[in-house]
Amino acid sequence: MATFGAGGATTSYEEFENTDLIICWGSNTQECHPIIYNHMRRGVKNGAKMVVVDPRKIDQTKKADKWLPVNVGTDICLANAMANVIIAEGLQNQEFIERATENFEAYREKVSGYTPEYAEQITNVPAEDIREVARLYATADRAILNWTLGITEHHNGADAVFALIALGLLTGHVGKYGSGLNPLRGQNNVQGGGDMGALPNRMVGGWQWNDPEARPLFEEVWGAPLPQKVGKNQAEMMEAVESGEIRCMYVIGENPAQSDANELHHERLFSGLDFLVVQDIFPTKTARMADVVLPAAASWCETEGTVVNSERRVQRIHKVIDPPGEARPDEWILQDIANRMGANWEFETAEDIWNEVRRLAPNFSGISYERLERYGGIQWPCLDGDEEEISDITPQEQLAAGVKGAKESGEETATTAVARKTELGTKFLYAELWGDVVERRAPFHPVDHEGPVEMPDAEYPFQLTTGRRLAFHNTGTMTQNYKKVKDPEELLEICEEDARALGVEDGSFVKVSSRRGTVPAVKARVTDRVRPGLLFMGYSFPDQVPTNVLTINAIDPQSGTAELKACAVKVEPAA
Ligand SMILES: Nc1nc2c(c(=O)[nH]1)N[C@H]1C(S)=C(S)[C@@H](COP(=O)(O)OP(=O)(O)OC[C@H]3O[C@@H](n4cnc5c(=O)[nH]c(N)nc54)[C@H](O)[C@@H]3O)O[C@H]1N2
Ligand SMILES: Nc1nc2c(c(=O)[nH]1)N[C@H]1C(S)=C(S)[C@@H](COP(=O)(O)OP(=O)(O)OC[C@H]3O[C@@H](n4cnc5c(=O)[nH]c(N)nc54)[C@H](O)[C@@H]3O)O[C@H]1N2
Ligand SMILES: [Mo]
Repeated sequence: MATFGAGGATTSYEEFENTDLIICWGSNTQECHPIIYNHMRRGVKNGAKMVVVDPRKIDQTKKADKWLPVNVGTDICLANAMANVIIAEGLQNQEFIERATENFEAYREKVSGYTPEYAEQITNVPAEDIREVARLYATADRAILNWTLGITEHHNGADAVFALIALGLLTGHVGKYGSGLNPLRGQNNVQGGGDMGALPNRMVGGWQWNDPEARPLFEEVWGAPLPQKVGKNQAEMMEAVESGEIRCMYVIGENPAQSDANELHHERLFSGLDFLVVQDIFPTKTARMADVVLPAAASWCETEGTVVNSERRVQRIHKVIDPPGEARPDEWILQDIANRMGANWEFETAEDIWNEVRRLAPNFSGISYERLERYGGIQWPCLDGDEEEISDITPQEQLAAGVKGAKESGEETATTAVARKTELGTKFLYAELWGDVVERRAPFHPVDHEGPVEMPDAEYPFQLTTGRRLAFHNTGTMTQNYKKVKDPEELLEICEEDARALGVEDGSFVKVSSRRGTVPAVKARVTDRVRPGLLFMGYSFPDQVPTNVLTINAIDPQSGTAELKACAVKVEPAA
């Protein structure tokens, strides 16, 4: 948003199949985004090269043309060094920089200090490999750069995102079919959650909360004055609980007592609340602490509605089974509570709610339920208008809507065939950066490297990074009871050298402690996926292995996200 004005992945999934280079940076795409990864695999089959930037030797590295084994929390240094190479060798896209960006001089100056040799010392990536990947990216005709939590879950994660986006601006790999910058969304509706304004500073459709143009419309449609103050993000809420400013919480579809960093600290805060309401489909740890549980939410196959995925595609979900017992859809509960507090909501169907969204958010105005059914999904922005009107749209507008790129791509895959039918939707964002007049230039945000807040030392000699495995989901409420998979339990990944030094064998139990808490017993998995000094744990069996008692709640002030990807721990054989 800070660079381009809107928040979302710029490309379509089909573009992974029609590109020359795919970079997965801090993203275990194969295990965590298997659908997207399938498209990437087809891209590789079609000739695209793949680069993986990850401290761990994840399976995906074996299929990649290049793996950059970056040190945890040093991605800014690596990205700046790649920019350093690109500029030193004159490989930047000067025409694009001049037409569509601003603040390039400050960026050039910033990265001038990040030579590959300097970066090698910080990042663990050989200078020659930095050069090679920099050249590969700069000289590719089309390239898609993807990132997820290895980049964002740091105390300076937003800065790391700026460093990656800058590479796209430097090379012009954005706003063209087959090139783009993609924050892959974690769940089926993370994009939709943001689009619906489930953020303290945003409203439906991504409007800034204090936008003078949007506020009167919202006040009219909602029939109520809007707050004069911006709300708090989750990290700020927890601070306000600590200071006593917030006394009550209503948690919907989240299990923060186990998913937030520094779990023991959060447990104290949650149990100190005057009133806690939890609305979930499973009895979570957070629900066990609640004063009122609304066991009411109906799961995705028990309710009607829409979700928005990582390529900004709005899709219908349909009720196929009745919810059990007294379970009700989330929106039914919310409306009932609102009306008992004196509101006058009269939504009868999910479609009624969606039609209000279409009134408030121009990006969705053209996406009716009827069209969603007809096309099986439409990518925003999609402005209001009938399909017949498509012939009236000028080539410029078509280009902006991504239509032309799709037709030029030539190769017709199954996904293109579907996507092409939704011509009013938008395949890729920011084509206007290549148009005759660029109204909104994209600024470079120069940023400096700064390592993790808590580095290993004599007392806590290991670096712990946390994340996911294929068969388990987040805090495990939805997956931990399913045992018909490999290793249905939490594991600590440790390399052979470290295991031997500690007298630990594969399958034996170890105790892991940080300055914040202790995991009394977790099974060690001796593996070459991690290197000496680095450990990895998931967090999907938190009742047995509460990984987040270890993690540090060092918060990125720009994003409100905790440094879940780096803390210091010690390991001992368990009793
Ligand atoms: N150590 C460590 N911690 C992390 C992370 C990490 O990488 N490492 N990652 C972080 C990230 S990216 C995330 S997204 C969070 C996830 O953290 P959470 O969102 O707290 O974890 P989930 O287990 O996904 O919890 C979602 C809850 O929603 C419920 N649910 C499912 N469907 C519905 C529904 O339709 N309605 C309602 N009301 N409830 C429903 C589920 O039962 C579940 O309890 O964890 C964060 N914490
Ligand atoms: N199977 C499965 N899929 C999921 C989920 C799940 O729980 N299970 N959760 C969903 C959610 S909510 C999300 S947000 C996504 C997350 O998807 P991902 O971000 O892909 O998942 P993670 O495992 O948290 O982290 C990705 C990688 O970052 C690497 N990494 C750690 N530190 C660094 C660093 O400093 N730099 C770099 N470059 N890399 C680093 C880790 O080694 C890891 O391989 O997955 C979604 N999909
Ligand atoms: Mo996530």
